[in-house]
Amino acid sequence: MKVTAARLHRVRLPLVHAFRTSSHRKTLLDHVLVEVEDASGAVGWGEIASPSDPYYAAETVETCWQIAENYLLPAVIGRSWERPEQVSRLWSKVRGNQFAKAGVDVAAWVLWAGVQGVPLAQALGGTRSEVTAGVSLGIEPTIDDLLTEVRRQVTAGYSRVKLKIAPGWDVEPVRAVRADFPDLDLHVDANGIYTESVEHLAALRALDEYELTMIEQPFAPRNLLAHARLQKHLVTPICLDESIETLDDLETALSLEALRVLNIKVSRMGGLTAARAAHDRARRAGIPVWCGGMHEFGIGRAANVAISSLPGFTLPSDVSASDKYYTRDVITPPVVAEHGVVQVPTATGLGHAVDTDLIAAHTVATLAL
Ligand code: OSB
Ligand code: MG
Repeated sequence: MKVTAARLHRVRLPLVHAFRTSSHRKTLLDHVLVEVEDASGAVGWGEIASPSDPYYAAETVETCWQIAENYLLPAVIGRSWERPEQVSRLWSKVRGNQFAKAGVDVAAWVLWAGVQGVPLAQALGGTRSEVTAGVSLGIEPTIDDLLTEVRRQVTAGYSRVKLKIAPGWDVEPVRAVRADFPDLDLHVDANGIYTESVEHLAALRALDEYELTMIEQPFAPRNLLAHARLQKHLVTPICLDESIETLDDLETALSLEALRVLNIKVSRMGGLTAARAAHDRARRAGIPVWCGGMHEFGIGRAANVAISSLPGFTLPSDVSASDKYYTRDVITPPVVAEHGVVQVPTATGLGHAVDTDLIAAHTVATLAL
């Protein structure tokens, strides 16, 4: 197998509902779609789902584009490989830049699965035919707005809701949602905004009363020790997201007992090969995992659904239906959820057609290599 040509498409789509976390607020997203092609004309698509600003991770849309253009794609084009696991080895000298790597890695997996004539989930070793989706809700202007949003999603069929929290928007919104939805699978995500100050620790420990499934990434990404210290005082499992960019990070976090749940993001781990390895390692350690999202368009979302079909993904994943995010998605059919459950596609490759007309209509920059 050999990639002989590649294209980047910077595509802009408006979000159906503005999204605010402790670290960023978004209404429009620019993702970079990666298209790789072999000599027979077969094509594989991937998605670089980096936020525009370096507030979640260090990357931006511009850095992803520049790394893909100048390092990743030149390392791949013209080189032979047998299995998609070998593709990320071609850029092993490139440090970090996980979102950029993930887009190219997914494109190679999708190309390979398509050429082999197998669904992406099957190529990855997936065992599940459907995946339970959860929704992630941003910080809303008021608690009433949040309750309206939770009710909307529960009515739409989702059985798990995650709430973004930040100092001043934590115990009160959780108390209000828990009071109205006593049986909901509920968890919170702080995106690393808390410190070990007396006030912050008091708020985090107060959350232990609300039967949350987990508290995700309370402290700064590199502060694994703070997570390990807090976990000792909490019944609620701590889940790590931003802290785990590599398998070495996971190894360190496991040995420090800094997590009891792992959020695996294909983007944050640098692609499907690394995401699957993180799944395998967590499974051996008895740590349940779920797939986190970055508001992916349909291409990245389909990759998230595929990885979520692996056996260790026992918790609901952030793979809600396309219509929670976008009026029209870049794939047909879009990702759909029924009663909060997404079917894993059985068609080969990505399992969805890519809508190149829609992509062209929303493209703000392109590059052919
Ligand atoms: O921490 O999971 C996060 C979006 C942007 C930045 C960080 C995060 C998120 C999400 C999106 O929660 C979840 C989704 O794609 O449904
Ligand atoms: Mg998170």
